[in-house]
Amino acid sequence: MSTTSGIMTLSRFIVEQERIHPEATGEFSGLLSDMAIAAKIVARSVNKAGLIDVLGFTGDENIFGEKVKKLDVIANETIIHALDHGGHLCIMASEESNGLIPIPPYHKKGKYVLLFDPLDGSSNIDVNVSIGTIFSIFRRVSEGEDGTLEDCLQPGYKQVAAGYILYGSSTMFVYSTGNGVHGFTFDPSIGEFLLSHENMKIPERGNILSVNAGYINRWEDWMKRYFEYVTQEDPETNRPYSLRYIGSLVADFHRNLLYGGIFLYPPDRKNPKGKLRLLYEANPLAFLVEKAGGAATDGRQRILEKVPADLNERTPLIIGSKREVELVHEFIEGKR
Ligand code: P6P
Repeated sequence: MSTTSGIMTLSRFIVEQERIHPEATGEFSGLLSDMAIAAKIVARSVNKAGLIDVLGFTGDENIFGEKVKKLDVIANETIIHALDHGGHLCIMASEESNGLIPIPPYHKKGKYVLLFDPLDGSSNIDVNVSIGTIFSIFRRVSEGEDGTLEDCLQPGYKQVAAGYILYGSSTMFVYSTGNGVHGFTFDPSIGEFLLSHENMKIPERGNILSVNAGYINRWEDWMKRYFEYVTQEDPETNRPYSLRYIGSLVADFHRNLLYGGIFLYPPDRKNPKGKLRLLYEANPLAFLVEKAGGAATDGRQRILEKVPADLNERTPLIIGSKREVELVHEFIEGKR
């Protein structure tokens, strides 16, 4: 999509999308624009993290027993306050908050549900490694004005939009409302996200492997056999794969989305149900990767078909290039 000025801002793109996709509705415009504002504010805090007293721990722990970094808290509160008054949402839930986040009674409520991880990979903040915000949007299914837990526990295929913000060497806003996956790069000189990656498609194959190989002795047999296979020397099948693991899901996912490859967080002896969160990490990225032509499973089924039992459900995650996910499943199903 181009314009006479050659500049396509996120805000303008959202409006244009409504026009070229009759099925698209303007309902998202305000919600996504509010998310973009939150992204700019969080990016400012992340970029200054080393300069203001937001490094280190608050001393609190989140419900997953992880030490909460001050920037986690800032990002969480920023998103909540940027999104709670636009009149688009009936409920929110965050990886950094306990339970549901209601819309205050004095604000107009809407028909959408926002689930988000305000700052994923936050253990990397102090060492200046890329981190990210991940978000997922559903339509309300319950009756009445106020959203409920039922609205938050929908299977991922019911998402109407999902996206992430990557705070890296540049800040990027990547999202989909179902009509392609589009990436925008922040230009601080004008304070706008500009279209830089239109209609992103993940290569069908890719020899980049993202997994924490330090856990090899915790893995199930199929995972050990898969790892052994992809690290053997065979130029004809692009082996050995390159191991690229940042420890920040959004950063690993984004690189694999562009170059092709696969990210795995398999079940292991310490995390038999997997470590990553279904609602806040797996579902939104699975929505994006499928819209970009890739695949995402938990080793048994599509991530997007899983019906969450609770807000904090964890899941194994195998996500990336379609053929790479299929190869992993050949090992899971004992075909290799
Ligand atoms: P491990 C960060 O805590 C996170 O949720 C993801 O961003 C990242 O991919 C993963 O956990 C890293 O986990 O166990 O390899 O340190």
